[in-house]
Amino acid sequence: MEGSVVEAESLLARCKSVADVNVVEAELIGKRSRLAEVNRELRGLPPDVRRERGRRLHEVRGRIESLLVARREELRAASRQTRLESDRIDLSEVMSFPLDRGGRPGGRMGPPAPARGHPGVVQRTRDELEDVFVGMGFIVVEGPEVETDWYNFEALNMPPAHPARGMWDTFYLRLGDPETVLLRTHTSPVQIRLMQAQRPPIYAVVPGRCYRRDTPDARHVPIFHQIEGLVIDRGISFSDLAGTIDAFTTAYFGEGIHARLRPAFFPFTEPSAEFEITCTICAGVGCRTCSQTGWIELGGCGMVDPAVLGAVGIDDEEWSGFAFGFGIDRCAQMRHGIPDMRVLLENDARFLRQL
Ligand code: FA5
Repeated sequence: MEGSVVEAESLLARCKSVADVNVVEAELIGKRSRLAEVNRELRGLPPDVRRERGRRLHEVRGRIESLLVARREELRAASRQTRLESDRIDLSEVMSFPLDRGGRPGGRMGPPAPARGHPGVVQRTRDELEDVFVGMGFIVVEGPEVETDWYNFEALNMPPAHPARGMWDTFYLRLGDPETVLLRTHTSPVQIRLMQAQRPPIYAVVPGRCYRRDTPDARHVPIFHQIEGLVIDRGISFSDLAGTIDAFTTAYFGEGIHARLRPAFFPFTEPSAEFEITCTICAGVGCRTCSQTGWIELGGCGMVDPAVLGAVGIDDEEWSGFAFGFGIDRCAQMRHGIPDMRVLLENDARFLRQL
């Protein structure tokens, strides 16, 4: 407890954004922090020791809270200043160009060139995640966005009318027999294409666009991006999956990330899990973005079901593997502290310039 304030000062000095401060806040005074643990331990102490430790705890927590408030304000002021500067229009530049007889910019040189654009935040997130996986020895593969029912559902252990299909609200195309051609709802069908194209061992990631008839809200948009991972080799276990997820989320979010795996269900993996992190918008306290839960789901994962290996003729006695599918937009949303994902599709130049 004694070193907590010094540690807080040094962690906060390294924060570059309010979202970074939120992550540090969870680390320092969140439910899983050392201080929260000390608080829980108080109950078992004799009354006089408890009183003294409690007073000290309260004091340390208070000082950390003040540091958090101050750092947030400092970063907000800096970002306001940067925005003000980038919003400023220098009309003298236009005036220095030759004007036509009506006073409009014209003449031989014409108006000033427009500002240069840059890749959007989702594209950059995708590039960063790809780099992390390439560094771990994975290959990057792409698959079609227009898929057949067989790849999107059936080969993934969901025969027609399987109730789990309801997890993905689908856009169908008017092509072929009704409801056989669709916009892929996830990147998982590329698992099947990969296993058909290549014999194990396989270590691959598949980034790409997905489509769902989801009502847009703070965490959902109808067109979004996932990065799928597939590993098939001899002797692969759940701990390889957990280690891989830990490696890439730490590489993308940094050491301070608070994460958990929760049991879940996907027809194509067994056992299955969902990967969640503490909401960076509210530091786990609960807000509109995380529906007051304090947690945000980034993706699903699990051990590849033997029925899926069977569908592509891979011997499940010899080979085993894991798969995962993470939302790229969701990762970007949490890393950059974007309270509402819909801004990613609105093309508001003020937002695009910021990130
Ligand atoms: C799937 O799509 C599974 N294919 C993931 C998977 C792959 C499981 C391999 C097991 C093995 P889910 O529907 O939960 O799972 O979506 C995964 C992630 O995609 C979500 O956690 C979220 O980050 C992102 N996502 C899903 N729907 C949307 C949406 N409408 N808008 C933005 N992101 C979304």
